[in-house]
Amino acid sequence: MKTERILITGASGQLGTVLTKALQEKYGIDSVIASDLRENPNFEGHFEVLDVTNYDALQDCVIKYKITQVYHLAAILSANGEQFPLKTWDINMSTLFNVLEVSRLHGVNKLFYPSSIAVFGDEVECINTPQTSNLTPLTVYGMSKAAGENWVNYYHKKYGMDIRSLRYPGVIGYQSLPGGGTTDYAVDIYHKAVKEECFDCFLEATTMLPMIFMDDAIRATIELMDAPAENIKIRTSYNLAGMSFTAEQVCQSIKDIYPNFEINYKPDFRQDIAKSWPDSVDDSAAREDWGWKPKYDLSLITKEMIENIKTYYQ
Ligand code: AKB
Repeated sequence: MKTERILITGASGQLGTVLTKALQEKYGIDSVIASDLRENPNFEGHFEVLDVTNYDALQDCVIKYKITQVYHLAAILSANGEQFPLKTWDINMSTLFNVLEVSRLHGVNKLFYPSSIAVFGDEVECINTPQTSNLTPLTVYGMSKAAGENWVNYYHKKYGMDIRSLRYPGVIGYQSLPGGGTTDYAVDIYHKAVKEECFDCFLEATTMLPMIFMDDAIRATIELMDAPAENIKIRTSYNLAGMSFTAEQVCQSIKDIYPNFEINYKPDFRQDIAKSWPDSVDDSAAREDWGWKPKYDLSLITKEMIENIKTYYQ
């Protein structure tokens, strides 16, 4: 079997932290090179400080480690992106172009590109949003992901590169903290509950969003990347669903464990972003093409989140 050498960009982020560990377990610690903008003092394994906007630095890293696969997770997310729209477009697109070009020129044969439910805007069917909906995103992050989906499809069609992608819902995990997204509330809420503090929610009580538990998100990524190439019929990005819930529903499931838990609703600019996203997405293409099936529902997520977060605050 050919030895894989895997580069992860944005490896210290919410998803990157957990995906890096999963790939280390799968391929061995020496096969995985984690990278991010800043040093990660507690990291075990190979780590490179890497700014992916720097083409030469990325190229040096790919050559140095003889990289065969790249998971390009570095990006500015929806809520942070709205603070600096042009900078967000620049960073999200230039990092993708650098990854695509360096990969094409230096024999990287497989790439993972995360897209998001943010590619959808308010002109789609918001319940079970179809895979092939028009993409009219209302955030710069969503615009960059919609454009990115087309670019990865272009590199696949034009250069035959094996690039695969998922439209992640909000990811909920206890292992790492999210940063700068609209779905972040659904992680923060559990930390507040465990600390027995009141939670100020930046979304309205009844705003429904698609979400996925970290374990399911990681499993989906690895299953997609492991699937035979001929099964991957969608080369833009696959809709991916876990479950959908509102802030009110997650609060209720927390109250089953912490009956005194309190929440205040103080919607801010992120409410408009959330309102423009689907309530739920139709992921039947992922189910049919490579056998996707989520395992976690809201009550299971609440149980796992609380049990694990508790250990941090003991
Ligand atoms: C965000 O909220 O920006 C992200 C996403 C859904 O892509 N979590």
